[in-house]
Amino acid sequence: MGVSAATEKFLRSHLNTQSPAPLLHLRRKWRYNSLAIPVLHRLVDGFAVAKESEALMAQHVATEQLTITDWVKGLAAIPGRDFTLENVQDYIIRHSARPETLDKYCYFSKGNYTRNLIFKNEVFECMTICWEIGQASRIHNHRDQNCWMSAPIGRLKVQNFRVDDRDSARGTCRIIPTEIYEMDATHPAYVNPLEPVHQVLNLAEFRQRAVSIHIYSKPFDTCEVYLREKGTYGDVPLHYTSEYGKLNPAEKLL
Ligand code: 2CO
Ligand code: FE2
Repeated sequence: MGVSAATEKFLRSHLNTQSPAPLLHLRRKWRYNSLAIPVLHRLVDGFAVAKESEALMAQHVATEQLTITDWVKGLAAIPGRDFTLENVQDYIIRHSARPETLDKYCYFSKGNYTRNLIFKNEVFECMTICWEIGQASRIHNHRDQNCWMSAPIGRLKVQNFRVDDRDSARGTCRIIPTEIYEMDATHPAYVNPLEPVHQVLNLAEFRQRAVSIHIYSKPFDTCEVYLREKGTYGDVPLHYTSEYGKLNPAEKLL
């Protein structure tokens, strides 16, 4: 994927220094979260990830704590043309959402992680993702859209992957694990547009639920999911568990 010269410079400087994050991240029916992993696979992937070396991202900037409503308002005040990787990363480093204001957007399910829409316009969408202990996403991309993530509650591990030998006619490729990093309240991240395939995991060893906030620009409602063992990939639809604080009527939380 091509990126602007300014973004490339931004990425290069951060990739070289580990600070801030060089990143920042089935088909199914309405209630099923297609990006979430069934329990058995989750264990295998968690084990593999735990054995990899860690690349923690340090960021040392004073942040202003806002209610989630004000935090999103601030984000929505950024004009579309300025909604760049750099500007939004700068915003989420300097502003954090007070965890206690997220309640309305927190639905947990033992079945899968949940996606809870907070705000959406033509430029971006913003949602919480609620992770029970041990839950993880599948390996996926973001349709070449920028993504910023922060985790006001808990910790999350992010594993990036390189895609080799992509054959779009056959839907096959090889998935190679690359960088690993961790997110928590003081370590937001963005998905590296040069290596956008990733997996997010709330490892069992973290022993706590997690709530992350995701900004996607522009919004997307499908993505590619990569099955590492099979060497295949394909499109899956994405759905919201709740929208603007209201549980989807078709949703059955476990
Ligand atoms: N992108 C996934 C989703 O929207 C969550 S993993 O973090 O980017 O469901
Ligand atoms: Fe993601």
